[in-house]
Amino acid sequence: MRFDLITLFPDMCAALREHGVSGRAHQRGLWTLHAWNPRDFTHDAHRTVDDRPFGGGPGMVMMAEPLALAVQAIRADRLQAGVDSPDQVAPVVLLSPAGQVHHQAQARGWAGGTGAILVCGRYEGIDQRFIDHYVDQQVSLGDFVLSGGELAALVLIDSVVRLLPGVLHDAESAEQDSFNPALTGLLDSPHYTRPEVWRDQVVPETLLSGHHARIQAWRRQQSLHLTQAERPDLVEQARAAGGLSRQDEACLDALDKAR
Ligand code: 9D3
Repeated sequence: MRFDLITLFPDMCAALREHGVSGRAHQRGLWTLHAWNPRDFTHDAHRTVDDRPFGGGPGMVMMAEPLALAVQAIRADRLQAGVDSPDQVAPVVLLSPAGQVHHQAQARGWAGGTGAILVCGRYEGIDQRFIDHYVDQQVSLGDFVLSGGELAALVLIDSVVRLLPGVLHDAESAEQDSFNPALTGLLDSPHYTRPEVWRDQVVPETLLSGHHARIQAWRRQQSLHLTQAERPDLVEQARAAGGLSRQDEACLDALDKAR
C-alpha cells in the first residue's frame, strides 16, 4: 500500500511514519508514504502556489497548475514503481469539508486497495478547475473547521493502515474480527490495571474473580450500558446490522426499566 500526499507541509508526514503502530508498520515496509510539495512544481522565482480569488473576497486560492503537475509526477512514479498499472491507477482524493464524512466502513474498503493520491488544501480553497479535472472523490472528517487538509489526510491513512494484514499484533487483531461479538460497533467497556486500589477507588470485583465467562458477560453489559447512555445511535446501528443477541436486548430492556 502506498499513499502520496500533495502538501505544502511535507514534514507533517513524520507523525505517521515515525510513531506507534503506523510507524512500526512503515519501518517493516507494509506501507509507504511519499510527500510532494506543489512548490517544487512551480517555474517562477518566488515558487508561487497561490493567488487572489477572481471575483474578490478574503484570502488566497491554490493555483491549479502546480497541483496538476504534482499529480502527473506521482502517477508516473507509481507506474514506474509497479504499484499501479495503466488500467489500475490510484484515485485522487481531496480532503475537504465538502466531502463525504469518513467512516470505519470506508477505511475497511480502502484497506483492500493499493492506496491513493491525497490532495491537502491550504488557504481559502483550491481552483475548482483542478478539482473538476483530477479529483475522483472528496473526503471530510466531519463538521468542524481545520486549517488545512494535512491532519485529515493523516487521520484517514492511520485508519486504513492499521487494518492491513500483519500491522496489529494478535491481541489487537482478534478485537477486529467481525465475528467477535465484542465488536459490533458498540463502545468499549472500561479498562483497569494495577494497583487494585488507587486513591480509594477499587477495581470492579468481577474483573478480579478469574471467572472468564462472568468477566465476558460483565464487559458486554458495560459496553451496552455505556453505548446506550452516550451513543444510542450506535446501539440502533448494531441492532439494524443484526449485532445484538436476545441476551443483549434483555440487558438493554433492564437498563430502560431501571431509568
Ligand atoms: C475559513 C474558510 N472556510 C469558510 C468557512 C472554508 C474552509 C476552507 C478550508 C474551511 C476549512 C478549510 C480547511 N479544511 C480542510 O482542508 C479539511 C477539513 C475540515 O476543515 N474539516 C473537516 N474535514 C476536513 S478535510 C479537509
